[in-house]
Amino acid sequence: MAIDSVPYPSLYHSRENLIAYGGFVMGVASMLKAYGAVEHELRWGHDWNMDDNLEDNDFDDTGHFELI
Ligand SMILES: [Ca+2]
Repeated sequence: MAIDSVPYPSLYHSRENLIAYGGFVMGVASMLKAYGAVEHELRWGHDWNMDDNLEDNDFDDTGHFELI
């Protein structure tokens, strides 16, 4: 399952704002997983290989999140 999500009002024009939003989403997902509230991890289109290095992406899909 995957979704595309951006802050409202849309900040699609601001790469920095999308990255900050994505970091927030990933932080909440990580916390929910750590607390056992969810079973799945979340993969972000700005860090496909999930190594927390945001500079090594070949394709940035910063508004994309998917359950793995
Ligand atoms: Ca990465």
